[in-house]
Amino acid sequence: MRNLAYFALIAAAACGGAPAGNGDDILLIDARSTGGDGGGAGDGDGGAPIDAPGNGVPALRHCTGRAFTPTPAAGFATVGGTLVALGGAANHGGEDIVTPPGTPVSARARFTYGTTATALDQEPVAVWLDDCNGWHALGTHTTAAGQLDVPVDVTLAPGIYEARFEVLGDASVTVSYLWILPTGSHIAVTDIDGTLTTSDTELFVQILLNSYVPTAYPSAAALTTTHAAKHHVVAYITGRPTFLAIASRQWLADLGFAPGPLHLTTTTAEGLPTNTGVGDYKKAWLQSLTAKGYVLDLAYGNATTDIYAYEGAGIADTKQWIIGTNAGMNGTNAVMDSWAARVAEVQAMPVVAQPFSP
Ligand SMILES: [Ca+2]
Repeated sequence: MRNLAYFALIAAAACGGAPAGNGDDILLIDARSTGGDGGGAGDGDGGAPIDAPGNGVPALRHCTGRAFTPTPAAGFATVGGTLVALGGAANHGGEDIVTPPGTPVSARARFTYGTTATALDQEPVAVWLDDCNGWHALGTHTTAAGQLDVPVDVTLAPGIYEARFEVLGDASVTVSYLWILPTGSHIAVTDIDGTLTTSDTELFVQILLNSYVPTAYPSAAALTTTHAAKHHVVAYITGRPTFLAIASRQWLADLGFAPGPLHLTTTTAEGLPTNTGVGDYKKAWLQSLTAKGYVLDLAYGNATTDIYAYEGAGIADTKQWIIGTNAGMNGTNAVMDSWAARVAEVQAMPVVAQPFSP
């Protein structure tokens, strides 16, 4: 029964229209080195930060937060596109990429509308990448089954790069982030619902009721920012579907969580609350990170499927902190009601030796 309620909420959430923004209303992660110069798409003026080495390692470039001005809506190219967009609000979602410098990297997103997250097919989308000098055009591409996977044609030094995707038909926009991290980078992993929020349905209620702000556990945001202050990359992995990407990013930003790559599901099966559903989905993504040479130092979660995924990705039970009814299961660290005590522990940790300067 609980599962039925869960998916009813997913469906209802889409009805609420997780907004695909129209440019500057998407403001998701920090803009500390890009300056937000108001240039907009196609702006190619200077201002690239100087990447001074720190302790012999490259400085991470922060190519995010630049103002983006979409081109005016041109009308859909296909009758099908027009009809899909009439079916409900745009809820496009970008996929964050985490990969080492020198490896192939793509800007990926899914384009959907309405309660059923219906795919926008055979419609042109303009794709842009903030390369720290301005919005670099990655071209205009036609969606296939509602998706785009656009190879990035510039060499990216270690850094965080923002991509924007504009559906030319109605000027709806979504975003993704490319985290180009050297091998050996240390990552702290966290689930969102029931771990940072107080239940597994907080986000869906938020979107359903629109004005409702999901309740975060006390010190949940501080948990992530404290890890970031220790130079950890905080990776967010959630069973939420991609059409909730914008709403999820906005919630994390609004409540002051540390910026970090966000990984969402792309199929209903991946979101099922079982080991073979969300458990294997999470395990596979985490294993893909270790396969790229990243180090998963520790993880936060609330569900048995989290423990299953974290164990499967090689994270020791003693390096897992589980909050709520499954706290302490399998020898994990038990947390109840608040992250405050754990934040104090993290504050006492030494700074993580990363192969980059954050
Ligand atoms: Ca959860």
